[in-house]
Amino acid sequence: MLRATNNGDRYELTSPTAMPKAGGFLWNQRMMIQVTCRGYATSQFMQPEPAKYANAPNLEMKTFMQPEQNYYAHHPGRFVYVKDEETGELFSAPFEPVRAKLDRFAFSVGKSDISWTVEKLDIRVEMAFLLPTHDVAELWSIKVTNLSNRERKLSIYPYFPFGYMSWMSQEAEWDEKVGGIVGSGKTPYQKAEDYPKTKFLKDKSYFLCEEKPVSWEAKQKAFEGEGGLHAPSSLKEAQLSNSDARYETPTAIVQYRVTLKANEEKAYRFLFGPALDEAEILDMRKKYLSKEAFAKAAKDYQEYIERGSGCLKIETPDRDLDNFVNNWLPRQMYYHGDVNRLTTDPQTRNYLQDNMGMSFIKPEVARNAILRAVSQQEKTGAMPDGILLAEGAELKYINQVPHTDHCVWLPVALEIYLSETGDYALLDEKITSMHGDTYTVFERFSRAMDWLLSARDHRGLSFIAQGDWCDPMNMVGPKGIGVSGWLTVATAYALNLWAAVCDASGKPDVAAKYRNGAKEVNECANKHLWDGDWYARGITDGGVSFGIKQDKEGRIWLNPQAWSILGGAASTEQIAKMLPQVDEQLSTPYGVLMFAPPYMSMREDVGRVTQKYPGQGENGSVYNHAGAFYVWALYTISQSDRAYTILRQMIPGPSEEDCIQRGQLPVYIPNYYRGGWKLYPRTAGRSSQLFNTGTVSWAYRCLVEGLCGLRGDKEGLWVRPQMPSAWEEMKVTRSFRGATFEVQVKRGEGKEVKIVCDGKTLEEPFIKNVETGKTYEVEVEVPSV
Ligand code: CEZ
Repeated sequence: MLRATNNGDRYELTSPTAMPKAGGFLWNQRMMIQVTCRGYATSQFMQPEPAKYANAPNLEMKTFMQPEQNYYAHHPGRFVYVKDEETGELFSAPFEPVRAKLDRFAFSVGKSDISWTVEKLDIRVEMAFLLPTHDVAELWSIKVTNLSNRERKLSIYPYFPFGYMSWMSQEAEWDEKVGGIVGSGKTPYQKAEDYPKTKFLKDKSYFLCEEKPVSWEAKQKAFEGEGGLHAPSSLKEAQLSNSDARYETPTAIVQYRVTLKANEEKAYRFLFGPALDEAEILDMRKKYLSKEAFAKAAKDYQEYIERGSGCLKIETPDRDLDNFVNNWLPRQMYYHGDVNRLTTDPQTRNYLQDNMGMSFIKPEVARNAILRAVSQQEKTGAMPDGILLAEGAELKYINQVPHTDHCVWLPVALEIYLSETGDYALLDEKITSMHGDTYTVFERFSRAMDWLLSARDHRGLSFIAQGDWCDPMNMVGPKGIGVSGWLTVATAYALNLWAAVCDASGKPDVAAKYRNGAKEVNECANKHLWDGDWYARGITDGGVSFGIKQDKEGRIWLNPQAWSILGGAASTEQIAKMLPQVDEQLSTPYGVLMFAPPYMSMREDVGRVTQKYPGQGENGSVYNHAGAFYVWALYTISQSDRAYTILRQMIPGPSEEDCIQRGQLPVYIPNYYRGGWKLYPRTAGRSSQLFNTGTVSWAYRCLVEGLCGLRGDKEGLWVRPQMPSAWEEMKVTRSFRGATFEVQVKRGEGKEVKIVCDGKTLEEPFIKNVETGKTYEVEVEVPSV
């Protein structure tokens, strides 16, 4: 039912019903589209705020992408109806809307295209699409093949609904000049001052046909009639009625009539997207709607995706892991770093983490992001809730809720960037901020760390205001009293990371200041937050500690444990107590829970997180971002097996049963899998289907620097692999600062790790003076277990 190509760069699903929400996604810098195996699609483009060209048939709320989105018969999608003109039989590809039982179904997700092959009535329909690299449009190919040994008369109807375009104005019609159906709407607004902003929005949607159809419908109602989507009335007629839509729900469906000889095939091409006006539509037609242009766009887009291939290739005993690491994880990371989740005001923490992954792909992007972030630093040294990316962008939605953790992510992102590049010169750049003050990057980081040190209460614990990393934890500290246990230990981590950079920059005095700061913060954490076997999650405005033994819900949280390891608060003895508690209370077959047990009802001194459905989202799911922090923490203390187990659980599979339970293809890591493993076993493990997540940079880092142990520093590359004990060997190809490292890791007889680089045994596991362009052959022998 689920299979991968040889090198794992495509996954194919052969049932439309086993994992109905499973899908794939494509993007470019201006748009993204997620499609399900059954043909439903969610797409948006930037102008510069997110907008749609294919809408729901009713008015849709415009907010962030929803987890576990529900699809319904009229959900926007891309479909083809096929009618046998001799028998009147009808089916649709890829599966919706007719849902006929198919003879063959294959949904194939590639890195730069998505396609389907569907067979029914001895007819094969192949649908495929890709995106251009720089424009907003979908390039669709539809091929129909007669598989029988007799001549067939068919009608083929591509159906690309526009949906409800606007309550102010909407219409659609066949436009002879552009050669397609054009829908026009008016982005709704009410304030006169908003008019200028809406004036140049792309309010037209088009569906262009390379070959002119015999007939069409532009009005949804005329297409469906009384038969509905499963058996549209208009398809019963010899021809469609060439309708138009005048303040009626618009749509795009066209008809081709073909006679195909035995084994004959016929290919069609279409363009689907938004535009400002007719001129732009004509332009797009000219640029893209031909066989040659499709081929060129495919090649360009493939090259664009290839540029995000990352710095690691592995060959391990786990083939499915290799597939994911060599193909899909860097691709997902590239998406995050290249387009910032298609928002104009990413949350500061997301912006920094999404870009830190680019250190492994295109370090200059990470560099620019760090510079851009500090250029928006407030005069107090605090970081804003979101980073503005476009002219005129504003902080919206969640970015209007005060969170206190944003400074922490600066040294976190910097550490990875510096490990990859050794580019300490970055720190000397002078940046004048949007608020008018000028400091070097070094000074700005110190000011951010000073702010973290200052934003603490009389006990030395970090204030939480209306949230920290956990967005919906909005009621712990709105009065300005409540504190975050996680942020306290994370502050120590940030300070220590920064101190290390200060040291490496030859500033031992500054380093000492922040190291002492971290030490003091950790002492406070241990005094007020250690609960005997783990750290508490926080203390509310009302002075109530939570995330502690006495709690029936939200008893133990993962983040404070993970970050107390990273930041140094937890001693070896404390870690020895914590880890078994995490194993016992938080581990599930689908990964490690963010906390447990989930809240069953609102806790007013914790907030909105407790109102989410138990086991969903931040309310005690396997929230992979939190899991990834923990995995990294485990690698830093050489807990290789624990780390690997959890890392592997982030990827659906390898068993089919596991994939079905999660309902997702192993082509990305979702932001969560449902928790509530004991409470609701039926839904536990189910994927959110949301590929926007800070998890990916961390997961990749865990693989590169943890599992493979190939971590850079100012002078060179460390070689400290941490193979899981069940493995005998692995092979790694790592690019680093323009050099290639071919690393072979094997278990040997000896008790010590032995490393041979280009025939020479190394005294310490470190390769200095890395030469650009050179290939290093490294053999690592690790003790048997
Ligand atoms: O958003 C993420 C944030 O983008 O949740 C993480 C947080 O660290 C990320 O910065 C953990 O809270 O508002 C909500 O309740 C949403 O659930 C968001 O918190 C959440 C969504 O997954 C967005 O895609």
